[in-house]
Amino acid sequence: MGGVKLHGSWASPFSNRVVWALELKGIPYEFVQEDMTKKSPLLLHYNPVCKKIPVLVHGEKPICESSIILEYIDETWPQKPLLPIDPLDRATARFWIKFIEDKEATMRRIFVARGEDKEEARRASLEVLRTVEERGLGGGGKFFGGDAINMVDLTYGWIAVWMKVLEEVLDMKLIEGPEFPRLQAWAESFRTAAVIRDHIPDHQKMVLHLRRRREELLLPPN
Ligand SMILES: N[C@@H](CCC(=O)N[C@@H](CS)C(=O)NCC(=O)O)C(=O)O
Repeated sequence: MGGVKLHGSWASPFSNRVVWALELKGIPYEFVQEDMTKKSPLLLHYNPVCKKIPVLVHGEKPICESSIILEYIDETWPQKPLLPIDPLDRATARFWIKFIEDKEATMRRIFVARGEDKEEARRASLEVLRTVEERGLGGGGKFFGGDAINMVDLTYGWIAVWMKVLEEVLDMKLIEGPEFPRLQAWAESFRTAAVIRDHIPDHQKMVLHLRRRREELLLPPN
């Protein structure tokens, strides 16, 4: 069907989960770095509805939304499956993917919250993490799906990588506290897993990037 291109951004968790899926499956692709401050005509052409990255372009056909891209990749290149075969296990995997996607706005609030609002945003994020700790990672395996990384791990991967960055930028503890031993063990397994460890943006570069981004977002409107 033709070549594969990924329009994304090195610092985006959504973009990186697609990178991880392509790399895990060994699919050759070209990465097209998009500038989020000045969207390219090509990005607007491929994703005229949401105007967001990531967009996977397979033989000139665009696929948008990271979770849908992951499903597309898994169906198109079935080697090293990212979802369990068993329908019940598959449904459970999709449940946890939907869970964190629905909580994204709640978790995102902490990035720009200030004062009392910051404490409330932290409390709401910790509640989400507690649910994942107690219910999502209760299966005893190294990863969500057992011994191999699956689509749930890729979707939660930002927690393993970006949380550490956020903790530094916001100067607060999130998953580093004593109440998250499973999440910490999972995050360490994820960050150090073959393939993933070679495709994680540099920590210090991300700290600088997110500091700058936060300052921009906190600027009072003109
Ligand atoms: N739900 C989307 C979210 C993607 C998203 O928020 N992308 C951001 C970059 S991290 C973006 O393109 N932002 C540009 C904008 O909102 O205008 C997905 O999972 O693909």
